[in-house]
Amino acid sequence: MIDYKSSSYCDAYSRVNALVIVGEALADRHFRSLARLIPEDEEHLLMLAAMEGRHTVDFSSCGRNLGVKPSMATGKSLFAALERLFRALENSRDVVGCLVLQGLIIECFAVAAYRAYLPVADPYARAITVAVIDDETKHLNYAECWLQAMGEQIHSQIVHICEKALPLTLSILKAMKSDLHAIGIDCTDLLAFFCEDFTQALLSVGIPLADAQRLLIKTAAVEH
Ligand code: PL3
Ligand code: FE2
Ligand code: FE2
Repeated sequence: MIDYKSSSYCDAYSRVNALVIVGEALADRHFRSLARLIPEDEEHLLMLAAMEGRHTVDFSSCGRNLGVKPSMATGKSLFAALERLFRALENSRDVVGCLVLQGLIIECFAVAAYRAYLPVADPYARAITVAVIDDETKHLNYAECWLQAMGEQIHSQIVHICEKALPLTLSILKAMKSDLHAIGIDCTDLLAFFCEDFTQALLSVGIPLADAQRLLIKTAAVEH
């Protein structure tokens, strides 16, 4: 039984909640950038951005419902490296890179985190999380379809951006490990969900299984 009112729960939740709010707000901005980079899908991408905006509002209400004030500074500093990478890709108009980073890596991270949170969430947050997972799956599907249609010529580009971004994503998880544990989330479960969903995503864009596995194992094996 989890005590959602205990000070240890609320203290950890203020940082986890902030991380999620910051991640959702960045996703909103990233889909608006993608709408500029892929004008033929502008309308659809702006719709995905608006969904992210709603996630920010909905997860903010989860904190409020528990009487917790999100510790925004922590959230921002944890996402800073991924955000810098996205901006660099955007500045060089690297559409594939931007879409792999937001549409595959960040979305898979979100799906895995929310899946791991679901069984330990309070009832109010659980209902919201169920709906959000459904939305994130659509974001992931958009990126998978777009990248898949580009064919084999972008495979090495996909692998290259993953090599840069996966370690940055893993370090967020490592930094949050004890807070996640304090709210009942098992980081190993989260990582297993991520590997499952991310392998599936790479397969769906045409990356061979052996290459997908090599990428994940290399990320996990390196000390950062
Ligand atoms: C994509 O739409 C947004 C990406 C946000 C990523 C957030 C990752 C958060 C990791 C820990 C989450 C635990 C869930 C707690 C919910 C309040
Ligand atoms: Fe989202
Ligand atoms: Fe999303």
